[in-house]
Amino acid sequence: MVPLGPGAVLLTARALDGVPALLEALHAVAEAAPFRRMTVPGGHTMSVAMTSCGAAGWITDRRGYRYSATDPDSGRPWPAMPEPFRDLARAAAAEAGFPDFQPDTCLINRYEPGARMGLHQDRDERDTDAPIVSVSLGLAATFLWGGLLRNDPARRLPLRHGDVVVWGGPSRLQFHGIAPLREGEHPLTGRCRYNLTFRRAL
Ligand code: MD5
Ligand code: FE
Repeated sequence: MVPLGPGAVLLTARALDGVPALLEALHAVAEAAPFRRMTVPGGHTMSVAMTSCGAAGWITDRRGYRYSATDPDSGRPWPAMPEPFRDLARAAAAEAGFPDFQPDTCLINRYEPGARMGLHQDRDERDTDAPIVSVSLGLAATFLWGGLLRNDPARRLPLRHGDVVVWGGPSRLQFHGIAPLREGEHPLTGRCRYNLTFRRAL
């Protein structure tokens, strides 16, 4: 358990034992709610492809960012949160000092080489006292970790296959992003990185 800053801890390789079950569940979610690249309010298309499971899913379109109980591509509810997802998120949160974490959504981000996520804050959730648990699978990425102000300098932190980070306390609202993914091939995920992002949104 590596402390990263106030409220944030890195659980190196914490998800490794569960990877086969996680990937099987991920592919089942993506079969019911396929990955899609969404449009941001400014009109650009995100380079990261996303889908969700749980009671709500994070979406963006020309009208803005929000959580939706249904998948806008199908009109159906999102797939239920798979048991191995929920179990890992709750166990990791508890190890990091958040024994009561009850995630109601998991956003699944898929990065292919070149995909990136610009510096942003996660502020679309009702309860920002709850932590966010993030699980990295497949190709490694460089995480950019800034401060509470957009222009604060950003640390660069490698996130590898199986790593879990719990973002709670003051870190919950810090600016962060992912540098453009490097070219590569992972034996279990191929040419991509997945990130599972567990949140209490509603
Ligand atoms: C990722 N996803 O690797 C990251 C993992 C997103 C997103 O940023 O919004 O989908 S979540 C990293 C995170 C969450 C909340 C706070 C902080 C980082 N932080 O304080 O640095 O695809
Ligand atoms: Fe984020």
